[in-house]
Amino acid sequence: MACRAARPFRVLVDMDGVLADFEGGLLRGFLASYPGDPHIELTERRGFSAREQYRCLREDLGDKAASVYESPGFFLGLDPIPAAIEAIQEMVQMPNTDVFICTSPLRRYEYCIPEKYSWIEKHLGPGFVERLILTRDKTVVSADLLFDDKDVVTGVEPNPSWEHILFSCCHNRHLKLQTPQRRLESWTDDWRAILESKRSR
Ligand code: UMP
Ligand code: MG
Repeated sequence: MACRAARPFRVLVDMDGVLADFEGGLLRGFLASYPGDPHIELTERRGFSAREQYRCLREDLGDKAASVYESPGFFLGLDPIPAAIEAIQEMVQMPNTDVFICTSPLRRYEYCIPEKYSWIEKHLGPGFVERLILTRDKTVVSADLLFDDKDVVTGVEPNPSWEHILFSCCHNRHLKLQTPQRRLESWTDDWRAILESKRSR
Protein backbone atom coordinates (compact mmCIF):
# COMPACT_ATOMS: atom_id res chain seq x y z
CA MET A 1 0.00 0.00 0.00
CA ALA A 2 1.34 3.44 -0.94
CA CYS A 3 2.16 5.76 1.95
CA ARG A 4 0.35 9.09 1.98
CA ALA A 5 2.55 12.14 2.42
CA ALA A 6 1.77 14.15 5.59
CA ARG A 7 -0.68 16.90 4.76
CA PRO A 8 0.14 20.53 5.47
CA PHE A 9 -0.69 21.92 8.90
CA ARG A 10 -4.22 23.32 8.77
CA VAL A 11 -5.53 26.35 10.66
CA LEU A 12 -9.12 27.60 10.85
CA VAL A 13 -9.64 31.23 11.79
CA ASP A 14 -13.08 32.47 12.82
CA MET A 15 -14.33 35.76 11.42
CA ASP A 16 -16.69 37.58 13.84
CA GLY A 17 -14.82 38.56 16.99
CA VAL A 18 -11.48 37.31 15.61
CA LEU A 19 -10.96 39.05 12.24
CA ALA A 20 -13.98 41.38 12.10
CA ASP A 21 -15.10 43.50 15.05
CA PHE A 22 -18.70 42.29 15.38
CA GLU A 23 -19.11 43.57 18.96
CA GLY A 24 -17.79 47.06 18.17
CA GLY A 25 -20.00 47.25 15.08
CA LEU A 26 -23.06 46.11 17.02
CA LEU A 27 -22.60 48.71 19.75
CA ARG A 28 -21.97 51.47 17.21
CA GLY A 29 -25.06 50.45 15.20
CA PHE A 30 -27.23 50.09 18.30
CA LEU A 31 -26.31 53.57 19.58
CA ALA A 32 -27.05 55.06 16.15
CA SER A 33 -30.39 53.27 15.71
CA TYR A 34 -31.70 53.35 19.29
CA PRO A 35 -30.13 56.40 20.99
CA GLY A 36 -32.87 56.66 23.62
CA ASP A 37 -32.55 53.05 24.82
CA PRO A 38 -30.14 51.58 27.35
CA HIS A 39 -27.14 49.79 25.86
CA ILE A 40 -24.40 47.43 27.00
CA GLU A 41 -20.85 48.79 27.09
CA LEU A 42 -18.26 46.40 25.69
CA THR A 43 -16.67 46.14 29.13
CA GLU A 44 -20.03 44.86 30.42
CA ARG A 45 -20.56 42.20 27.74
CA ARG A 46 -20.95 38.67 29.06
CA GLY A 47 -21.73 35.52 27.10
CA PHE A 48 -21.47 34.83 23.36
CA SER A 49 -24.99 36.01 22.51
CA ALA A 50 -25.30 39.79 22.55
CA ARG A 51 -28.95 39.40 21.62
CA GLU A 52 -29.58 37.35 24.77
CA GLN A 53 -27.78 39.83 27.03
CA TYR A 54 -29.75 42.74 25.52
CA ARG A 55 -32.97 40.73 25.99
CA CYS A 56 -32.12 40.22 29.66
CA LEU A 57 -31.53 43.97 30.05
CA ARG A 58 -35.03 44.61 28.72
CA GLU A 59 -37.31 42.25 26.79
CA ASP A 60 -37.58 44.36 23.61
CA LEU A 61 -33.86 45.11 23.35
CA GLY A 62 -32.89 41.62 22.13
CA ASP A 63 -34.79 42.06 18.89
CA LYS A 64 -33.49 45.60 18.55
CA ALA A 65 -29.90 44.35 18.84
CA ALA A 66 -30.62 41.65 16.24
CA SER A 67 -32.13 44.24 13.91
CA VAL A 68 -28.76 46.00 13.91
CA TYR A 69 -26.74 42.97 12.75
CA GLU A 70 -29.47 41.80 10.36
CA SER A 71 -29.42 45.15 8.52
CA PRO A 72 -27.85 45.54 5.08
CA GLY A 73 -24.29 46.83 5.29
CA PHE A 74 -23.66 45.65 8.86
CA PHE A 75 -21.21 42.80 8.14
CA LEU A 76 -19.43 44.58 5.31
CA GLY A 77 -18.96 47.68 7.47
CA LEU A 78 -17.22 45.89 10.35
CA ASP A 79 -13.73 47.12 11.20
CA PRO A 80 -10.89 44.59 11.22
CA ILE A 81 -9.73 43.45 14.67
CA PRO A 82 -6.35 45.12 15.41
CA ALA A 83 -3.42 43.36 13.73
CA ALA A 84 -5.66 40.58 12.38
CA ILE A 85 -5.13 41.30 8.70
CA GLU A 86 -1.36 41.39 9.08
CA ALA A 87 -1.39 38.14 11.09
CA ILE A 88 -3.47 36.25 8.52
CA GLN A 89 -1.39 37.56 5.64
CA GLU A 90 1.71 36.32 7.43
CA MET A 91 0.17 32.98 8.42
CA VAL A 92 -0.86 32.16 4.88
CA GLN A 93 2.74 32.63 3.71
CA MET A 94 4.10 30.15 6.24
CA PRO A 95 5.54 27.01 4.68
CA ASN A 96 3.52 23.83 4.91
CA THR A 97 0.48 25.68 6.29
CA ASP A 98 -3.08 25.90 4.99
CA VAL A 99 -5.26 28.67 6.39
CA PHE A 100 -9.05 28.82 6.10
CA ILE A 101 -11.54 31.30 7.46
CA CYS A 102 -14.38 29.43 9.13
CA THR A 103 -17.46 31.41 10.07
CA SER A 104 -21.09 30.82 10.99
CA PRO A 105 -23.65 32.83 9.02
CA LEU A 106 -26.82 34.18 10.56
CA ARG A 107 -30.00 32.16 10.09
CA ARG A 108 -31.26 35.32 8.40
CA TYR A 109 -28.45 35.00 5.88
CA GLU A 110 -29.68 37.36 3.16
CA TYR A 111 -27.16 40.18 3.73
CA CYS A 112 -24.75 38.37 6.02
CA ILE A 113 -23.47 35.78 3.53
CA PRO A 114 -22.64 37.98 0.53
CA GLU A 115 -21.23 40.64 2.85
CA LYS A 116 -18.90 38.14 4.51
CA TYR A 117 -17.49 37.29 1.07
CA SER A 118 -17.19 40.99 0.22
CA TRP A 119 -15.49 41.75 3.55
CA ILE A 120 -12.84 39.09 2.89
CA GLU A 121 -12.25 40.41 -0.61
CA LYS A 122 -12.07 44.01 0.64
CA HIS A 123 -9.64 43.37 3.50
CA LEU A 124 -7.67 40.31 2.38
CA GLY A 125 -8.00 40.34 -1.39
CA PRO A 126 -9.91 38.26 -3.96
CA GLY A 127 -7.65 35.21 -3.58
CA PHE A 128 -8.76 34.83 0.03
CA VAL A 129 -12.39 34.31 -0.96
CA GLU A 130 -11.30 30.77 -1.91
CA ARG A 131 -10.44 30.18 1.74
CA LEU A 132 -13.83 31.04 3.19
CA ILE A 133 -15.86 28.25 4.81
CA LEU A 134 -19.38 29.10 5.93
CA THR A 135 -20.92 26.57 8.27
CA ARG A 136 -23.24 26.50 11.24
CA ASP A 137 -21.26 23.48 12.50
CA LYS A 138 -17.49 23.90 12.75
CA THR A 139 -17.00 20.49 14.39
CA VAL A 140 -17.37 18.73 11.03
CA VAL A 141 -14.49 20.71 9.50
CA SER A 142 -11.13 19.03 10.06
CA ALA A 143 -8.03 21.01 11.02
CA ASP A 144 -5.24 21.20 13.58
CA LEU A 145 -6.24 24.51 15.15
CA LEU A 146 -9.34 26.70 15.37
CA PHE A 147 -8.99 30.29 16.58
CA ASP A 148 -12.46 31.26 17.78
CA ASP A 149 -13.93 33.73 20.30
CA LYS A 150 -16.92 31.50 21.14
CA ASP A 151 -16.24 29.93 24.51
CA VAL A 152 -17.71 26.54 23.59
CA VAL A 153 -17.76 25.40 19.97
CA THR A 154 -20.05 22.40 19.63
CA GLY A 155 -21.80 20.47 16.88
CA VAL A 156 -22.61 16.96 15.72
CA GLU A 157 -19.00 15.76 15.99
CA PRO A 158 -18.22 15.12 19.67
CA ASN A 159 -14.45 14.96 19.05
CA PRO A 160 -13.45 17.63 16.54
CA SER A 161 -9.98 17.20 15.06
CA TRP A 162 -8.91 20.77 15.89
CA GLU A 163 -7.72 22.28 19.13
CA HIS A 164 -9.85 25.31 19.95
CA ILE A 165 -7.78 28.36 20.87
CA LEU A 166 -10.07 30.84 22.61
CA PHE A 167 -9.51 34.26 21.05
CA SER A 168 -10.12 36.97 23.63
CA CYS A 169 -13.12 39.20 23.03
CA CYS A 170 -15.16 41.46 25.33
CA HIS A 171 -17.74 38.72 25.99
CA ASN A 172 -15.25 36.02 27.06
CA ARG A 173 -12.47 37.92 28.89
CA HIS A 174 -13.88 37.16 32.34
CA LEU A 175 -14.05 33.39 31.71
CA LYS A 176 -11.66 31.11 33.51
CA LEU A 177 -10.30 28.52 31.10
CA GLN A 178 -10.67 24.82 31.70
CA THR A 179 -7.17 23.33 31.46
CA PRO A 180 -5.74 22.43 28.98
CA GLN A 181 -7.60 25.05 26.93
CA ARG A 182 -5.40 27.83 25.56
CA ARG A 183 -6.15 31.48 24.85
CA LEU A 184 -4.82 34.06 22.42
CA GLU A 185 -5.26 37.54 23.90
CA SER A 186 -4.83 39.42 20.63
CA TRP A 187 -3.12 39.22 17.23
CA THR A 188 -0.21 41.19 18.69
CA ASP A 189 0.28 38.33 21.13
CA ASP A 190 2.35 35.28 20.19
CA TRP A 191 0.09 33.37 17.79
CA ARG A 192 3.19 32.00 16.01
CA ALA A 193 4.22 30.15 19.19
CA ILE A 194 0.80 28.48 19.31
CA LEU A 195 1.20 27.22 15.73
CA GLU A 196 4.74 26.01 16.40
CA SER A 197 3.83 24.19 19.61
CA LYS A 198 0.96 22.42 17.88
CA ARG A 199 3.08 21.49 14.87
CA SER A 200 5.68 19.83 17.05
CA ARG A 201 3.19 17.72 19.03
N1 UMP B 1 -24.43 36.15 16.35
C1 UMP B 1 -25.76 36.15 16.63
N2 UMP B 1 -26.18 36.74 17.80
C2 UMP B 1 -25.34 37.29 18.67
C3 UMP B 1 -23.97 37.26 18.39
C4 UMP B 1 -23.55 36.66 17.19
O1 UMP B 1 -26.57 35.65 15.85
O2 UMP B 1 -25.80 37.82 19.67
C5 UMP B 1 -24.02 35.57 15.06
C6 UMP B 1 -23.38 36.56 14.13
C7 UMP B 1 -22.60 35.70 13.21
C8 UMP B 1 -22.29 34.49 14.06
O3 UMP B 1 -23.39 35.28 12.09
O4 UMP B 1 -23.09 34.54 15.23
C9 UMP B 1 -20.84 34.52 14.45
O5 UMP B 1 -20.46 33.29 14.91
P1 UMP B 1 -18.94 32.80 14.87
O6 UMP B 1 -18.72 32.16 13.52
O7 UMP B 1 -18.05 33.99 15.03
O8 UMP B 1 -18.86 31.83 15.98
MG1 MG C 1 -16.69 34.48 16.42
